[in-house]
Amino acid sequence: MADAVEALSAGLAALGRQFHEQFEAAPDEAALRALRASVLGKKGELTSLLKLLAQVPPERRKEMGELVNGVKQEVEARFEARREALARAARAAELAAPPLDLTLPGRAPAPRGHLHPITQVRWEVLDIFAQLGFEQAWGPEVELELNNFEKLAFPAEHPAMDMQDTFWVRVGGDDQLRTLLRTHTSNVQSRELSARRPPMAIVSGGAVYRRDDDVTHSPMFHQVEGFLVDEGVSFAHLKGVLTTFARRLYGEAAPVRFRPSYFPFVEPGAEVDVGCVFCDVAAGTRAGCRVCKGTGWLEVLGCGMVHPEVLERCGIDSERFTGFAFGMGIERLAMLRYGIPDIRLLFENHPRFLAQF
Ligand code: 2U9
Repeated sequence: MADAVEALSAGLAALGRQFHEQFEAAPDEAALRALRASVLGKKGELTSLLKLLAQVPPERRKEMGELVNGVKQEVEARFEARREALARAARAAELAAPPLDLTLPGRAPAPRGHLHPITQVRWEVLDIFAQLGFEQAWGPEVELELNNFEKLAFPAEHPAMDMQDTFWVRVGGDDQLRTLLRTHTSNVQSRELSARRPPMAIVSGGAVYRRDDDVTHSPMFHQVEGFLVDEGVSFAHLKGVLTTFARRLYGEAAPVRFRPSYFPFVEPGAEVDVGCVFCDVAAGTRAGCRVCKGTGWLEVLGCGMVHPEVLERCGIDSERFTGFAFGMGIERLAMLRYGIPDIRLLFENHPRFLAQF
């Protein structure tokens, strides 16, 4: 029992000497708090000394208890004094440091992204047709031969179907299940024509695939195509709608002309040209214009009256209904608009190229 009094007194005296020095040496508040826990915490030194109190004779317990309490209060007071000193020193260092220079240039914001130029032009074209009352439709890029070629009345020997021109996906087995990467967005048109009844005006845009690769052709490119089918639709309706479209895209004053041309799924077929926006006849720069090659015209789309055979193959009575259709390559429109000389620039996705649009 007397040993407990001695052990407790000696322990308290040692602790008193030791924590003093340690608290004064603590470099920051976190270190100081860790030291305090090592004395007063659950497993702290003072807490384990406190357990000796139970072995102290009852007549000395009050006195020893007061001693322990005194040390505890001293620890708390020292802790608080050192914490305040550390805080004062930190503030003084802050005030002594060179002032914050608010005139320094800020951090540049991350450059803002934007839609790819092909997507911008595609949406612009689709929006114009939406304003003209055309409904948008979508279809798969991996398509049955039936929807990509047969319903459009491509003759069996047409070169487009050749292995050299088309990416075939499945050719073996059942002929009905031959699949390919669609070579045009016409697959959407044949699906819609087969699934719905006139009157209907549909436009569709997306990626298409052909075995082509040079400065003006890419194996993957984008098209927008559309058609309008109803009773009494004539070439005059085609001219009215497509002239309005071309002028919304190239300016209300743009000259527009139609030239006869051939496309397998229309009869008659035509190509639409707009006056070259890069050369100026009055200034005499036409002769040297690299974009229109001195012709004064830019070819922007193909069109025609939907062939009666195509209507029939899609289940529409060609005696009662007629329609017109059109198609355009989006890369070509973007290249003409921005004077891009090589289609491959559009797919290399170099940030310095794309930042220009
Ligand atoms: C159906 C009926 C008719 C779509 C048409 C064109 C003319 C045309 C080319 C322009 C450049 C494609 O990107 S390009 O190579 N297209 O000139 N497309 S008429 O006619 C259709 C489509 C589907 C059922």
